Formats: sequence, structure tokens, C-alpha cells
Amino acid sequence: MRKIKKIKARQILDSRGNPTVEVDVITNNNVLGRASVPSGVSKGKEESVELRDYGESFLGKGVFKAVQNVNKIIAPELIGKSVLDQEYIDQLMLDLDGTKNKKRLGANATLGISLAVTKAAAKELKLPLYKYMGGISSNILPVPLINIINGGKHSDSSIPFQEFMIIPVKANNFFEAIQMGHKVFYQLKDILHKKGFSTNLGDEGGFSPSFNNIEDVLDNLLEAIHMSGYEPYDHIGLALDCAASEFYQDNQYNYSKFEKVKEREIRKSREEHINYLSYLTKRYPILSIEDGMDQNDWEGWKLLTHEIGKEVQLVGDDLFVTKEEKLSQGIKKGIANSILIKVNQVGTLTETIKTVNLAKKNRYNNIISHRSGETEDTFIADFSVAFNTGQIKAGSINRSERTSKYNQLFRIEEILGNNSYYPGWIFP
Ligand code: 2PG
Ligand code: MG
Repeated sequence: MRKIKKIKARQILDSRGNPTVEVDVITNNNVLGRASVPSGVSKGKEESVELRDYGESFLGKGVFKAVQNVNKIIAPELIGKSVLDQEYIDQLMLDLDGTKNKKRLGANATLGISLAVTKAAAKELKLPLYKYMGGISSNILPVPLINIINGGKHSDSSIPFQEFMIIPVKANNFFEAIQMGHKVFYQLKDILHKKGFSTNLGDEGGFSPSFNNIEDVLDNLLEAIHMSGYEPYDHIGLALDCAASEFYQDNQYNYSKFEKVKEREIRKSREEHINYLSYLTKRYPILSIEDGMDQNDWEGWKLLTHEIGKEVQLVGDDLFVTKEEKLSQGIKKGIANSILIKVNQVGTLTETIKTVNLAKKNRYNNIISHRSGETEDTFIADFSVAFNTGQIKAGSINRSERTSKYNQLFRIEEILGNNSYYPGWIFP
């Protein structure tokens, strides 16, 4: 029998040095499944609740309540249950919590257990994690959306959009795709250095130079792509995460929110903002735009989808918060064409899988994603292969909490050998 003998949670630190939850699930065969929970800073309003203590410890960011909820409330209910019963265990936690957004127990408590149970189950069956979750048909290595410039809430730079990423559109395999990203990243570093810009890094490992407008960023990325010997579109494409909810104010898209130079105030109406995004996609090799519109501006989302949704991957992150219900509303309304999948936005593995399947059924792309606050846990790497999602957003090619995901994908590619498949970019 593969029964849970013990569950123990503790507080650890994430990549920003803030507390987060780690959970150990131990079976009666003394097999250990250990998982830790990431944490975002530009969060969707309808994400499941990340329980924090708001007390004195760690400037109010402690997670002892969530840790206690695991150890004192959830663990006693799960002792003796089989780690192979993932759905049952996840449902049991949902019932125990009893709220819509997991505000009683905390999604950081439920997710820690959910993922630790999966890992324990894989180990019990002596299977690689991706194979346990996905079976023998799991063989697609995801296209990495590699973070290269950080703006918005992820750095002190003055760039209003949160993330600029490069996409190795075509490569023989995942390893080569990362190597291409590495080349462009260091080429950009050289360019920034020569032009006197800072090469300091933001939260996800991309550079955070103080460019004052978006086209400056994109021009420099193009230069780096060319100087690396690559063709834009053919070899390397670009992706943006505007994280537009962060600069949407009074029904306007306020690009100057993050700008240091206040006299350059730029406020755009919904239509102007959409026109600008559309213009950018025509001028630059932008293949994917995440959260182009505010999470509540569904009218805007509809217009944007209508305007460029046939040519550009439009990804709902804050918009869908990895929830089946939100995604199905979006599908009905014809909003966006892809979804960002973040396990901690929803809070259990079972719910995450349901959302991924709903997206697949409706031909929405799934992009498996890290959070800006990460840990050394590599779960999302396995998850992306398990469900053949085809894309992963895991940060830059530096900082161990980001490279750990890529390194795990190298290992998976090695295990799969000739059976591994890197299809490259397949949208539209
Ligand atoms: C995002 C994420 C990850 P955060 O907006 O997509 O890049 O950021 O984790 O801060 O929400
Ligand atoms: Mg996002």
C-alpha cells in the first residue's frame, strides 16, 4: 500500500527572500514527496488566496498560518490515504476548505500538499514525475519563452510592460533552443553595456535597463537577435507580458505609471492602447502577447482578439487565473486564444489539469508558467512535458530558481532520447 504516513509543512524562503510553504509527504514505505509553492507579485484579482500572517515576522509576509493549516488541519485528514488517489485527496482539501477561493486554508497550503502527494506517488511507482502524470505519450519538449527584459512590477526600470521574452522558434531540440536564448541574452548584455545601460537583473533574471519607451526595448532586442546571427521570426520571435492590469487606471492604460520622467505622461484609451499593440506586432516579430488588456476590461479583450487574435498568440493570465470557470467564460465570449497556467493561481493539481484540458479541447494554447517569486522546485518542467503543452515560461537563462526548470527539461530530454520531440513554435 502507498499510504500517507506523515505530512509536514515548514516555512522556507523564495527567490525574493520572502517566506513560502514547503510540504513533505511521507508514505508508509518511507518514500518522500517534497514540494514548495511559488508566489507572484502582479497577481490576478481572482487568484486563490495565498495565506499570509500579516503579523510581525518577515514584515507581515510569514506563512505560519498556512503551515499550521497543513500540519494541524489537513494532515490528520489525509493520514492513511493513498498517494495514488490524487483527485480524491485534492477534493478532500477543497471540501475541508469549503470556500470559493481557498481563503480558509490557503491555496499555498493546499498546493504544497497536492504537489508533494504527486511527487510521492511518482516515486512510489519508480517513475519520472512527467511520466507518472502523463504516461507514455508525454514526449513534447516545450518551447521556452525566455525572459530577457524585466519591467513593470518586476524591476525598478521605467518600462511599463512587465516582461519581454525571446522565443527560439525553430531548433533541433530543447537543449539547442536554450543555447539560442543564451546567445541572444549575452549579445544583449554586450549591447547594453556598450550603450552605457545598466545590466542589472530584475526578479525573473532579465535585464532591467532604464529605457523610457517600449520601442527602445524592442529595437535593442532586434539588434541582439541580428548580432547573434539569427533572423527575427525565422529563428527568434518575441513575446510580451504587458501585465496591463498593473497600469490600468480610471479606464485608461497609463504607460507613465512606472516612468520616472513624469513630464512624459502617456495615457492611452482602450482603443489607442489596442492600436499601439497592433502596431507593435506589425513592426516587430512579436508572436505572443500576455495580459495585453486589464483583467476586467473584457470589452477591450474582445476588441484586441478581433484585431490581432488570428496572427498573434493572446494569453490570458490575470484574466483567467488558471480557473476552469473563468476560461470557459472567455471561450464563450471569444476572448484571447491561449491561457497561462500557474499551479498556485488555483491551488491543486487536479484543478490545474482540468483547466489545461478545457483549453486543449477548445484549441487554446497552454503556456505553463513560473511565478516571479520562485523556489528550486522543478515541478512545472515535468508538468509541461506530462501534458504535452508545447510552451513554458520559466524566466531567464540565469538564476538557479529559473535555470532549475530548464535543467530539469534537459534531463527529461535526455531520458526521452530519440522519443523526445521539440516541435518549435506552432501558432497560429
Ligand atoms: C506573470 C508572472 C510570472 P507574477 O505575470 O506572468 O512571470 O508574474 O508571478 O509576479 O504574477
Ligand atoms: Mg503575466
